[in-house]
Formats: sequence, structure tokens, C-alpha cells
Amino acid sequence: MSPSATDSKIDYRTCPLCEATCGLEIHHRDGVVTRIRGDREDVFSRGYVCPKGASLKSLHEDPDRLRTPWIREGSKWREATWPEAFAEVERGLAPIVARGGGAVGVYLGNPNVHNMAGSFFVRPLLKALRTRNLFSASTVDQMPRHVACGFLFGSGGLMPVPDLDRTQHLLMLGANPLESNGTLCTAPDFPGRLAAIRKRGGKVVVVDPRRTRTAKKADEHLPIRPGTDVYFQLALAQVLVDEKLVTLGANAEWIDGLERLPDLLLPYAPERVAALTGIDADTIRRHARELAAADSAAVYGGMANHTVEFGALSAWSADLLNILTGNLDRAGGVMFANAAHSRPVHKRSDPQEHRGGKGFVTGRWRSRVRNWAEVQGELPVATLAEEIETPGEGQIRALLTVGGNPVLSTPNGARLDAALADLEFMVSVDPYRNETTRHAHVILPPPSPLERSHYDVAFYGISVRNVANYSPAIFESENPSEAEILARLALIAQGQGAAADPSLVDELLIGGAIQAAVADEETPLSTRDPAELRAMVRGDSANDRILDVLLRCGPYGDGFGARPDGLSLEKLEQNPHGIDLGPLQPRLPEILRTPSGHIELTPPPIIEDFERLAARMEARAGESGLLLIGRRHVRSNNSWMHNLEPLVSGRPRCTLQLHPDDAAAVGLSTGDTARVRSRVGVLEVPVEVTEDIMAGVVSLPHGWGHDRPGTQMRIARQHAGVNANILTDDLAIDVLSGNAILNGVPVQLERVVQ
Ligand SMILES: Nc1nc2c(c(=O)[nH]1)N[C@H]1C(S)=C(S)[C@@H](COP(=O)(O)OP(=O)(O)OC[C@H]3O[C@@H](n4cnc5c(=O)[nH]c(N)nc54)[C@H](O)[C@@H]3O)O[C@H]1N2
Ligand SMILES: Nc1nc2c(c(=O)[nH]1)N[C@H]1C(S)=C(S)[C@@H](COP(=O)(O)OP(=O)(O)OC[C@H]3O[C@@H](n4cnc5c(=O)[nH]c(N)nc54)[C@H](O)[C@@H]3O)O[C@H]1N2
Ligand code: SF4
Ligand SMILES: [Mo]
Repeated sequence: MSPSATDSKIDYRTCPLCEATCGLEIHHRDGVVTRIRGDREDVFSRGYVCPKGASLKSLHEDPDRLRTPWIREGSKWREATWPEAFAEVERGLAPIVARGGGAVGVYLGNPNVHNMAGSFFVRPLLKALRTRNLFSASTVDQMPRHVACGFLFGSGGLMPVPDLDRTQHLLMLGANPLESNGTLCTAPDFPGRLAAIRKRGGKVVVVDPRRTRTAKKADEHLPIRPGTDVYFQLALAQVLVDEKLVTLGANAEWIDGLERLPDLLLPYAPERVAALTGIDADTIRRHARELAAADSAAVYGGMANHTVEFGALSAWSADLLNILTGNLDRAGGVMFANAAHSRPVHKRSDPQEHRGGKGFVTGRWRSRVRNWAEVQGELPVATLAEEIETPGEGQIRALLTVGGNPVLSTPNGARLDAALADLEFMVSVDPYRNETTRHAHVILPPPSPLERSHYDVAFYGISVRNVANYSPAIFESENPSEAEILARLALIAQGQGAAADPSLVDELLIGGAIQAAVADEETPLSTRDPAELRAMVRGDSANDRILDVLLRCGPYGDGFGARPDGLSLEKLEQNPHGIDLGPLQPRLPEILRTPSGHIELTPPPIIEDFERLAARMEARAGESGLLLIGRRHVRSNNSWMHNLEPLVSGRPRCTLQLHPDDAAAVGLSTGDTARVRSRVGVLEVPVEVTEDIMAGVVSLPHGWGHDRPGTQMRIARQHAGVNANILTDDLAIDVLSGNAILNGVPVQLERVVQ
């Protein structure tokens, strides 16, 4: 063997598994990963890593991870070649696409925002499918925040993030970053950044029905009755208004709708929401005053501030508090990232010249069966099963899933599980045959994360620092890239057939990105010839070439030679530990896209939701039953990484946590089995009695339930657990956002006598 063949190599790459974007140092030899650790020179993560980052080796090597397409005939699976698999997709899918009218549905799961193919190639595929039956994990997650920000700032993509590294006061609701490493707030080493707030004399407050690891590290923990954060936050806002603590700061001249607030907020005075939330009025008042008095403060909602009743109003309330305390768009408050690949926004010398945009609308179309409004081009995934089951025009007869496991991740999972079995045809782009993809007729597996280049398109837009980091593929794959798989599916959907050349789609996207840049009359690029620019684009894959265009035309870009020091793919390649572009900067008002160009606090849809909230508050006051919530563990990643031994070893984690008082009431002790029942389902699960959860609340993690027949995840099956979404209710949807209500689900408990 030649010496070079056995030399160990080190490559640096960004971990694609969660939103934290940690830098990894990957040691490998002869195509085998020998070691993974945190990259201490990564400009953003500085060596931080969680147990999942190191598990990329197990993921890469997992024998259950699919390396070839699989075709199902009845209940029999067989391996197939790629041409065979695409031909089968054409045979099964093309005639159903041709029917039109939404006969093909699409479900996009979470990993789509963790790879460039999902960011760039899903759009042409959707266009080719011409369907309005689009569903995604967003409506079991953060859609309420898109809606709140959409109404406030004019675009669902304009989401400010807490300026973690400079804030002096952080109020966190429904988030547990010590386990999750954060969401809608990209911050590697979130735990370290929280500790630093306290170290510099700031304060961290955690609102959570459970005393989580995050709560234990905070200055103060406020247990709250699930689903009532909206009332708590509105009460804080009411105090700010009532006690004249509102300070708008630099934004005062572009905030509309303030005059309606005193009336809107009056019903939510602390004394009126104390019983409902479980937080007494004096404590609420004190927190409002502390928020107002802090040198800088950020109110930050995690996924449980959104996946609840009135999730959109809850998200809106958090941003309202940031606005009313003058903390929006200022250092230490909440700020907007400026991603290196985003379209530049031009600063005006006179802010009054700023004109806004088209604004945010929902309901441009509606779901067929229950008439739910479209939001951001999507329908609520809680309606997917009924759209498959209910006959009539527009019924979904074929489904394409890309990187999703809705049987385990969406409400009333058992109903969806049954509905999927009824489809005429299903295709899944997915590396595993799991609870969802076992229903597919064809599974098309993408290469492993180590076999593709990476740049966090989605997360640099919600990052606590402006950073750009690109990682080349470490290993080559003989299989088509995920981009190629999606491009081929697009061509099939378009009627061009399984053998059509996927580079057609690549060129369309690269050309489109160039066109969009030169169409902007305010950039020097507008005078350039697109063909000349195309010739300058570099990159080994279509994703890389699109990225190169975006970076070069972006706010820090080299402008295709105009600013030689600027960013390009090449520049990122020369900086394997990333490029730090500095702390977040104020960006208002130019980025606002509301029709007025102002922040619109109280547009009609928000006012209408307040009417529903008032009615619901009265009804809620009489309710006292047990409520189910979720939880995450640092060694999990939604539903799909339980097949990796290092992440599932140790004590079983899929347990029902409950308070000693609730346990005593039904005679349960740790280790016993409880039967848990909701409106839609029932399951049996071992219990874990703990003082760390408030009375009246039980918690079950999601993403488990790996005992379904026909899957190929052997390790996961040995640690099956139960599917929490057997209990969550597909009829429980937040009206404004279409989001499912996954936290605060009414349940009943009984002891299983064994
Ligand atoms: N280890 C790990 N990390 C992950 C994931 C994972 O599955 N595992 N998933 C990733 C994804 S997709 C996301 S979206 C993020 C989510 O990350 P986070 O937003 O941090 O969400 P969770 O970790 O679920 O924490 C939510 C917390 O809210 C609490 N809670 C439940 N109901 C309520 C309520 O009504 N009010 C309040 N105030 N609190 C409530 C729960 O007890 C829990 O501690 O995590 C990401 N990171
Ligand atoms: N009860 C309850 N339910 C929840 C939550 C909760 O807290 N409680 N959390 C919700 C949240 S925040 C989210 S984001 C959703 C997640 O919902 P989903 O996105 O539906 O579920 P995941 O478990 O993330 O499934 C990811 C799928 O993508 C596949 N995959 C992994 N990597 C890749 C890749 O590179 N390419 C492709 N094509 N596929 C890949 C995996 O094999 C798996 O099938 O779950 C939601 N469901
Ligand atoms: S925190 Fe997230 S990004 Fe960092 S190593 Fe863990 S899974 Fe990867
Ligand atoms: Mo999520």
C-alpha cells in the first residue's frame, strides 16, 4: 500500500443535523472515519459539539441506511438500479400528475432545511407537480412564527433572533436549548452563550411546565400551565402599556397600530390570567418591570411557544414585547441576520424613502375537506390524512415525501399511517425505510451527509452572528446526489420522462439566480451580461454553483469581480473554519415588506384572532384536566436517529413523566405502565415520576414508536418506544397559522394492571 493511501486526513465541516451549525473536525483514513470532534478553530462554534455531531460516523456506516433504490411490490421489497427506480416512478407517478387538481400531494420534512438540495431543488419540483396539496413539518413546528413575523414585518422569512451574545436579559418560553441546541436561533454552544449572559451580570428566565436542564441553569424558572404563554406574554405587555413602561426607541417612527393596544390588552391584565397560567399576578408584574428596566432584553419563544393553541398570537406576543421595550433591531435585543447568500437590501440615506413591499397574506387557497387556509403556500399537515381519505375531486391519490416521517411527527399518526396504505402510489426520497417510507412504492435514498457539500442556506438567515461556512463533500458517492434525484423527479413530473437530462434543471436554477441578481436595478450587477457571469461561476456540483452565484451577488459578495475581497465559493473554500462576518447590525426599516413599509402591529387577522382568544379564555378558565406536552433529549433528532446505537444506549428514554401528586392520584410509581388516552388515541407507556414537572402536566417525547411492521431500522426497533402523536389531535389546529397543537393536549391516565 502506498503511504498516501494510509495517511490520515482531516476535513472540516459544518454539522448538518440541527440548527446550531457546529464545526466538526473529521479524521478519516482510506475512506473510513476514524474520529470526529468539535473544530476548535470554527469561527462560530469554537469546538463545541453535542453527541449527535460525533454520530455522523455511525450514520454514515449504518447498514440499515439505504444505498440503492428500493421498490415495493405488495409487501415485498427489492433492490433496484437507479434507472429502474426512476422508470418505476415515471410509470406510477406521471399519470397521476397528469390528472391535475391536486391528485399528487407532497410532504417535506425537516431535513430539507438542513441540506442545499432541499433549499434549491424542491422549488422546481413543486412547480413541475403543479399541486396545491403541499404539506411540511413547518405546520408541526414554527409556522406560527412565520405568520406573526409576516404580519408584523411583511414577510414570513423576516424573523428576528435574540442577540444572545450581547443581551442582558433573556426571557425564554417553550424552549429547552440545553437539549435541543435551539430553534429559530442559530447559536452553536447555546448552553455556553446562556452561561455567558449570567456571567456578565445579565439574567436568564425560563418559562416551562418542566424544570428542564435549561431551567436549572437559569436565574429564574417560571412553571406555566401548557398552552397559556400567550396570556402570560399579553399580561406582560398589558403591564408595560398600563404602567407607561413602553419605550419604542429608534423604531418609533415606523410602528403602526399602537393605539389599539390598550383596549386589546385590557382583558389580559395579570390578575385576570394568573389562575389560567399558574403564575401569580405579582410575579407577572415584576417580570414586565424587569423586562422594561433591563439595559437590553430579548423575549425568545421556542417550538412550544408555537405548537400550542393560539400559537401565532403567542409568537406575535413575544415580538410585541420586544417592540414595546425598544429591543427590536438593537444590540442585545432581537435582530435580523444578514446572510451572505441573501439578496442585498439597499440602505436609504433617508429612511422615509423606504417603500415596503407586497405584505403578507394567507388563505390564497383552502384545503378541500375542512377549508383551512393556505399559509406560506402550504396546507396544515394535520389535514393530510383526510385529504387522502376523502373521495371527490382533488383527492390526494399519490404522495411524494422528501425527508419526512409524518407517521411519527404529525398529529393522529395512526390515522395517517392507515391513510398512506390507501394511496395509489407513493415515492419517498429518504435514506431509511421507516414508519412512513415503508408505505412508499419506491424509495430513493440520498447520499450520506459526508458525501455531499454543505452550506446552511436556511440557518444563516436566523443566526446570532453573521457567518458563512462551506464544507466540501468528504467522500464521493457513486449514487446520484439528492439534487439530481429531485431534478429527475421534476423532469418526470413535467412529462419529460425518467431519462431526461437533470442538468437542464441545474442550468435553470443557476440562470435564474443570475437573472434575479442582474434584475435588481440598484446593484452594479445590473449592467452585467448574464452569459458573462455564467461563465465565471464555479463549483463541482449544481448546489455549489448556485451557492457561488448567491454568495457573489450577496451583501458581502465579490460582485463577480467588482469587489475582489468579497465572498465567493472559492473564498469560503479557502477558509475551512468559516468566515465571521461580525455581530448582527440594525436593518430597519429597509428590510420591512409590509405594504406601508412600517411595522404593522394590529392588522385585521390579528384583531380577529384576539376575538377568538377572548372567547377561548373564558372556556379555558373552567378546565383543569391533565395536559400532555413533549420533550427532547440531547441524543435524539426528531424521529430518525434512533437507529444509531450511541444515541439510544442506556436507560429507555421514551417514558411518560408525571408529578408525584398526579401519580398518586392513579396509583402509579416509576416503572409502572400507564394507559394514556386522548380524544383520538390510546397508548401504554412506562412512567417516570418526577418533581421536575408541574402537577397537572404529563410529558412524552416524540419521534418514537418504531415497532411498525415493514421497516428496516433494526436498532430503533429494539428501542421502539411509543408514538406520542397517537395522542395528538388532528382536529386541533391554530386558526391563524394552520399549525398543529402538539403541546397542551388533554389526556386521561389510568394504571395498567399487569
Ligand atoms: N436533541 C434534539 N435536538 C433537537 C431536536 C431533537 O429532536 N432532539 N429537534 C430539532 C427541532 S426540529 C426543533 S424545532 C428544535 C426545538 O427546540 P426547542 O424549541 O428548544 O424545543 P424543545 O426542546 O422541544 O423544548 C420545548 C420546551 O417547552 C416546554 N413546553 C411544553 N409545552 C409548553 C408550554 O405550553 N409553554 C411553555 N412555556 N413551555 C412548554 C417543554 O417542557 C420543553 O422543555 O430542536 C431541534 N434540536
Ligand atoms: N408530538 C410532537 N410531535 C412533533 C414535535 C414535537 O415536539 N412533539 N416536533 C415537531 C417538529 S419541531 C418537527 S421539525 C417535526 C419533524 O418532522 P419530520 O421532518 O416529518 O420528521 P423527522 O423525524 O425529522 O424525519 C426526517 C426524515 O428525513 C429523513 N432524512 C434524514 N436525512 C435526510 C436527507 O439528507 N435527505 C432526505 N431526503 N431525507 C433525510 C429521515 O430518514 C426521516 O425519514 O416533528 C414535529 N412533531
Ligand atoms: S448541536 Fe447540532 S449542529 Fe452541533 S454537533 Fe450537535 S447536532 Fe450537530
Ligand atoms: Mo422542528
